[in-house]
Amino acid sequence: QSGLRSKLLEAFSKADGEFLSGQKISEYIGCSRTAVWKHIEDLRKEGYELEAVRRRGYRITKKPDKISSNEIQLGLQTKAMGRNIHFAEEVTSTQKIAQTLAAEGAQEGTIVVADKQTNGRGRMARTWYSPSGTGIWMSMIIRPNIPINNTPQLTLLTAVAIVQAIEEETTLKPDIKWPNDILVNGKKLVGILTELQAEADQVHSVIIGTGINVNQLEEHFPEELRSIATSIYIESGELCERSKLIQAILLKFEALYSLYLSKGFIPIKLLWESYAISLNKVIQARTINGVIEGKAIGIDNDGALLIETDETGIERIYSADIEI
Ligand code: BT5
Repeated sequence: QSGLRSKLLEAFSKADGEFLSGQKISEYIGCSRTAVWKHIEDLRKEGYELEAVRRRGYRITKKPDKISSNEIQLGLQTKAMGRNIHFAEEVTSTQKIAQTLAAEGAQEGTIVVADKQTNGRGRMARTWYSPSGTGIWMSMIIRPNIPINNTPQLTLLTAVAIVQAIEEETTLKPDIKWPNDILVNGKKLVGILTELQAEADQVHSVIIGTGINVNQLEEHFPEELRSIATSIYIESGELCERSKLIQAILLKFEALYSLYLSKGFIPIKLLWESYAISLNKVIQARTINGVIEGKAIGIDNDGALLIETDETGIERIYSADIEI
């Protein structure tokens, strides 16, 4: 049944907005005209809008913004990223599922995507608000052969990939705030959480979680987030198809990751700096050892933030919250 459904969607995707006759569809998916009609009705029930014209056939005029393995797979151009998809309507946290899959040996490029998280996590045990129907809650599993100290670089790499994908799919020009926030108009659009499984100095897997607010309206956010959080829809005024954005992110990520593995962090660092908002400004970094205030002068080759302070000279910061 779900095989027929994906063939039907594939046929419409190939027709690219043109009409498809009932005859053509029934040949393509290998069932009777009556069965085609029934499948079309099922699509309508799921929120698809279809136009039916006598003698010409059907075409999809609007798709629901539903994510599923099928929607992510259809048209995905990557080699490894997202070739293995674990999708669920609701999970506690995609990070938790990805951790288990990684420990069980899941292949590089495996992704876990959920429509809703009941216990989405940020850094340092903070929570990540992950309602259904509007956001991208995704964890990617990779297995780079790099020293543990270099793994923060992957957070920065992911931020660049997501900014590039958003620039391609929307009209927005997001900024990156070290280390893991993507902002538009000073509000948080994306958060990234990088976790790893390692032993001695050997990285087994890196699990990169990304939370992206896509189609929320302002009133969808809880009160305490309204002044600090935003979505693609709020900022651009246009709905964005989540599965298309996921595909674009996976493709950008794969290209940057392959560049990183062959040429190292320097080319990534240059790209990252071109999107960074905190550089050359006086900032406050709240670390677990207290607040450091100074001018952000760049990131070093590990991905650490370099802050020039009046008292102590240049400080290297690996983990903090930044205020600009
Ligand atoms: C982050 O933490 O920004 C990392 C968020 C990673 C979420 C993804 S979703 C898929 C995967 N599965 C998970 O369980 N997590 C990852 P941090 O820098 O600690 O920021 C957390 C703070 O952001 C919270 O304390 C809130 O202030 C704010 N926040 C929470 N939900 C938000 C949202 N949906 N949009 C914007 N800001 C939010």
